[in-house]
Amino acid sequence: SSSDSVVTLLDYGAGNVRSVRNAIKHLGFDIKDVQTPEDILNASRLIFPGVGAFGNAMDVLNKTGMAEALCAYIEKDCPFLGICLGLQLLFESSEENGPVKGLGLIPGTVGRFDSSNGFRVPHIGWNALQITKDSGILDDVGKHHVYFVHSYRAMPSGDVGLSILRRFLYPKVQITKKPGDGKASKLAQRVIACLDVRANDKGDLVVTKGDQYDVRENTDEKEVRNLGKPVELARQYYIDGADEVSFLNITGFRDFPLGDLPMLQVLKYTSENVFVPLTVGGGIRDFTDANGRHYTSLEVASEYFRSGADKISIGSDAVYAAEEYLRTGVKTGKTSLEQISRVYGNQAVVVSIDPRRVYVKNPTDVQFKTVRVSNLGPNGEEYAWYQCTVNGGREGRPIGAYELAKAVEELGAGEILLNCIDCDGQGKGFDVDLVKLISDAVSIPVIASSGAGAPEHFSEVFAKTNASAALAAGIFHRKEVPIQTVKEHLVKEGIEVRI
Ligand code: 1PR
Repeated sequence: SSSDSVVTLLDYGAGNVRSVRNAIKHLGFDIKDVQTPEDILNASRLIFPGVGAFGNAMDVLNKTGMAEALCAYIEKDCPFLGICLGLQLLFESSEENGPVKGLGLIPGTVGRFDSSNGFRVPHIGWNALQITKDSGILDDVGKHHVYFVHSYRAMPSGDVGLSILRRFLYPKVQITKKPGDGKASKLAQRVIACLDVRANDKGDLVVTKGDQYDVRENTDEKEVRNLGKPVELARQYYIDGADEVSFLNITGFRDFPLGDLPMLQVLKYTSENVFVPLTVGGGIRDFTDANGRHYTSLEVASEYFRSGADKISIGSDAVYAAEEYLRTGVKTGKTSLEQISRVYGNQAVVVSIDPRRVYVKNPTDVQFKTVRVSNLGPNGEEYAWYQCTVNGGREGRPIGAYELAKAVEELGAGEILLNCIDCDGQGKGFDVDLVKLISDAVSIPVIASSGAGAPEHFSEVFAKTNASAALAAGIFHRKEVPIQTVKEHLVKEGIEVRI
C-alpha cells in the first residue's frame, strides 16, 4: 500500500489502544506498529495514543529508547498526534506518580485537577470543547460533546505570551468560536446501557437480567433469562445513543475470566463497532488456575484492556480491600484496586457496589452511616443503612456502601458504579436516598444504577442527587423505552446530555 494510507502507531502496551486502532481502520488507513526506535524516525505520520499512568509510560519510553527517538522525530517537525497521555508526555514533568520528568519538548507541567468547587475528579464524560484558536483539525468539533477521561491536564507555560506573539506574527488568525455559542456547553450527564453477561445452561454467552439479582426464570426449569446476544445488543445501544456501554461478567466471581475466552471475544468484536467507552467487570482478582498457575488481578485487568475495555470494574475484591484498609488504616499498595490504578490510572478503575438496604429504628443501632429514608420500612423504620455484598449479592459483608465508597476513593478508584439490590429490575426508580448519600460522600463521579423504569426516573436522579451518570439495563433490553427517548426527556427537563 502507498505510504499515504499508512499511519504509524506507538503502542507501548498499557491500556486500550484498540479503540484508536479500530477508529484508524474505520477511516480506511493501515497501521504500522512501532517495534523499534527507528520506526519512529522513519514514520511519515505518527499517532501516540497514551493511556495509563505517566510514570509507568516514561519508564517504558526511556528503557526502550523510544523517548530519544520521539524527541528527534518531533524536533524534525514531522506530523505528530499525541492523544491524552501521548500529549502530556511532551511536557517537562507531571504531578502524576511524581513529580516525574517528561520528554520536555513543551514548556510547562501536567497537574491534577482541583476537586474543590464540587468539580469531580477524574473528569469523566462527554464535555464541550472551547476552541479559541483556529486549528484545522478541530474545525467544527466545538459544536459537539467529546469524551474525556482524565485526572490530570497539561498546563503550558507562557501561554498568554505565546498567543500575543502568535497574533503579532499571524494577524489573520481569528478566534473561531466564542465560548458557549455552540450546542454543547458543559459536561453532559451520561446515560449508560449495562449488559449483565453470563453463560446460560447450554454454555452460550447471553445477556441476562435479574430481578433483585435473581437471573433465573420463574419456571420449573429455572433457566437463565436470555435477553439477547452481547455483541449485537451493545452495537444497538451505541447506535441508539448510549454514552457508554458496560459489560458485567456476573459469574466472574466463580468462573475465571481468562478461562472465559468468549467474554474476551465479546469485547474484541464489540470494540470494532462501538465507539463509546466500554467498561467490563467481573472476576478481577488474584487467581490460581487448575494447573497451579497464578494470575494477578493486574494480569486479568490487562487482558480485559487489551481486548478493548476502556475501564474495568471491580466488585467483590474491592469490598475485601476496603474492609482491610478500614481495619488496618494501611494502604499496602497490593490490592487489585491500587495495582491497577497505579498502572492504568485512576480513571480506568471503577468500583461496582452491590448494596442491600437494611432498615433500622435508630441511627445508633448500627456502626454504619444511615440515612433517613423517604419511604418508611416495613415496621415503620425511619432509617436505613446499605450493606455491601460480594459474589453477586450472595453474601452480606460488615461494611456499608458509604464506608466502602470513601475507602475505595482513597485506594484509587476513579468512579463508582452504584447498584442497589432492592431496586434492581423493579422499574420503580433509582434509590435516590442511596445515590444522594454516596454522591455527596465522594468527589469521584458516581453512576446511579438499578431500578430505572421510565424516562422520569433518569431526570429524578439527576435533579435530586449529584450523580454524574445513570445506568440501566432492563428498560432497554425489554425495549420499553429507547435510549433516545430518555435523552430527549432529559433535554426537555433542562439537563445537558450528548445528542
Ligand atoms: O464481584 O468483581 O466479580 O464483579 C461482579 C459484577 O457482576 C459486579 O459488578 C456485580 O454488580 C455484577 N453482578 C453480579 N451478580 C449480578 C446479578 O445480577 N446476579 N449484576 C450482577 C449486577 C446490577 C446491574 C444492573 C442494574 C440495572 N447487576 O448491573 O444492570 O441493576 O438493572 P435495571 O436497570 O434492570 O434495574 P466481581
